[in-house]
Amino acid sequence: RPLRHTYMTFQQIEWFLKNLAERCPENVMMSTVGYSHNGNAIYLITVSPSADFVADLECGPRPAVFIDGGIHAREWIAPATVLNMLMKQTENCAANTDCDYEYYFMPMMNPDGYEYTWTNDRFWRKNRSPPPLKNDCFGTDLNRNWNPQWGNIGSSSNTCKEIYRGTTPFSEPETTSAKNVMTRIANNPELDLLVYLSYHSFGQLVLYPWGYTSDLAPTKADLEKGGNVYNNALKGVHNVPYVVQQAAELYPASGASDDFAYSLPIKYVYTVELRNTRSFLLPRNEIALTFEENYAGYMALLKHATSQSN
Ligand code: 0X9
Ligand code: ZN
Repeated sequence: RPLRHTYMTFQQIEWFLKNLAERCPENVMMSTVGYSHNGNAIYLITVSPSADFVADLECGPRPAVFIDGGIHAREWIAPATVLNMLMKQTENCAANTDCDYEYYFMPMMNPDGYEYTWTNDRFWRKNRSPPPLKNDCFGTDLNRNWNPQWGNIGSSSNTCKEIYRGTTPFSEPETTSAKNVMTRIANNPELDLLVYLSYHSFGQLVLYPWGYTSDLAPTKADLEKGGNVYNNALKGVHNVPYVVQQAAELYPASGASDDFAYSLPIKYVYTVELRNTRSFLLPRNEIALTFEENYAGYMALLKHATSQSN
């Protein structure tokens, strides 16, 4: 099964995910964790080691990672990258070589917005929820709809703005679904949720919390170290420069998923802005390249997060 070198429609993504789950019934589980305003499914894909294998090893709390893509509709390379990561990791269904991670993927967080970028407006960012008042504008920015710090700097109460935050924290089915899944994993005593990655574009950045303030996060040193581990491995693949920095240094924005993840708490939290540095329209011939370098970064970060010397 080769990597995907094209951008897929939402329906193609659904087929792709169903096919993946059917191929590896023991290890890959596909579940619907919510529905968007337009009735599209919001999917969670869980990749686990085989059950008897885990029982044999007495693994103790197993490390877990949560990855999302497509919070912003026009950032097509984000779901494309996460789907290729998923494909790569399930090549042989699950590799039972260690007390392995439990992997959670929400590769398409904003199906309504994504469909809209295929049919109506390639540069749509938000979801497609109707406005609270008739005659206002559609859509909430799914990266301004989270707690803590919802409603603060870098978000807007104007429904027509790109950074409209919604009526309340988690007013949207997409953010509610993701929050519920992340909270459930974090509270599962058999798991140790260590890593959160949220894929966006563009800019070639590895951003760590906080994003709502330029105050330093209490574990800033760990966050920066993990970011550098990701970036160094990434750079070794195609020598493309990405920059590791605190999210609020780019611009402060409150109500984003990364600050929620960090508050859960999750130790290693990053919003990755993928290729390139100019445009949301990333040529198809860079899909595989973007995946390759970020897969290396991701694998290095997972190793780092569970190593003794982190
Ligand atoms: O503004 C955003 O939501 C992200 N950039 S994007 O161009 N993909 O829209 C950056 C979010 C960084 N995190 C926080 N500021 N919390
Ligand atoms: Zn984005």
